[in-house]
Amino acid sequence: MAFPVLKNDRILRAARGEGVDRVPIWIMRQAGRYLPEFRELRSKHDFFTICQTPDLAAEASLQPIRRFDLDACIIFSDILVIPQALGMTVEMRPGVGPVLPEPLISPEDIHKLDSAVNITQKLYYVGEAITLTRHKLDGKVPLLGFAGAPWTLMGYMIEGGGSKTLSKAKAWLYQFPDASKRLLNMLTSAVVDYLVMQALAGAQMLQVFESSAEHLGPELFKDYALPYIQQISLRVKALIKAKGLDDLPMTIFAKGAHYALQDLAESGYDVVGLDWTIDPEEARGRVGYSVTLQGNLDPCALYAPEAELRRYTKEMLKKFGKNRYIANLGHGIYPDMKPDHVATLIAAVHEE
Ligand code: 1CP
Repeated sequence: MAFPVLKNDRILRAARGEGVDRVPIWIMRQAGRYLPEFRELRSKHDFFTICQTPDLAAEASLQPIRRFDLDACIIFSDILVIPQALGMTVEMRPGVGPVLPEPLISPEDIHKLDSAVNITQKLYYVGEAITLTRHKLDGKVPLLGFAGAPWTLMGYMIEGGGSKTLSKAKAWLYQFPDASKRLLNMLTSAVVDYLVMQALAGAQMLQVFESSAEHLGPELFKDYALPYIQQISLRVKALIKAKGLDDLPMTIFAKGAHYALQDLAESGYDVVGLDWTIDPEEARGRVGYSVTLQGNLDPCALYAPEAELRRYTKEMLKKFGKNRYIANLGHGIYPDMKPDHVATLIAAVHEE
């Protein structure tokens, strides 16, 4: 069944470097716990049950779209469905976050992973959720798919959850470089298959989250993150073309990786996401208009009084300019932030 005609293609145009009537905006983690309607849904269902049930995943994805004048919808899921598909147990503990009770301890543990798994089949439920959500969106805004980048996934698989230092995962890079690369290659192939499946299912733009880039630094990033990030865009775009689909924009968000900004701008993505620790003018000065920039308001600016929040937002818009720019936060929104302030942020972007 054909999808409904798209009525708002602002974010796709901005991603491709085409003119826009106004700057598009979406919010990282816009579907989630800061919304009372999500907490209500979540009180009735386990996190992964929501991900695995297309009706529930569509509902969570659509909640922010009903409430706010956003320019994109992101499919409700998590980056950790990939380690899950490879055979690892992932639990989502309320108030704690993701826990992998049996992390990879040494390189021998790589053999426990189901490297031959058919990701497209195993994660088919995400494809079904995407198709359903795109129909339910009725062309209002484009639907974004996403995946975690290999290094960020490797981090969770070795640490067994979130970590302040990633010291166990980084120890692998220094002690077992070959095994680390085997694991990163396995993850790269899984991510490529997963993103292509999402595009075939109806995703109109794809974001890759390298959320743990800040722990690497220039040397390790060059060896253990960038090559896999590059392969993902090249392979996904080639496969999408081979399957007869139109090219679709891809975004790389490598949190804390300013040191690699130029490399990221040349890594085959249409959009580079920025965290809040870099000045927009400096970022633009370094990459020019060869890519679209996305970001980068400090999420904590949402705690500011609304007049201040507006002022910060306007300053950011002025610095980025209207061309090749997608407004967003510099990282995901936190659960205790006020939906009213999100509305203020969106209004401030749209007014410009
Ligand atoms: O609106 C959306 O974006 C919802 C879809 C989404 C996305 C894009 C979720 C739902 N998670 C993610 C990506 C994700 N998950 C990232 C990359 C983005 C980022 O850097 O924030 C990462 C690192 C994760 C891992 C993860 N899952 C964390 C971070 C833990 C840590 O400190 O290391 C957490 C807290 C989760 C749980 C989670 N994922 C999503 C939601 C709504 C939640 C809350 C869990 C719950 O409801 O119990």
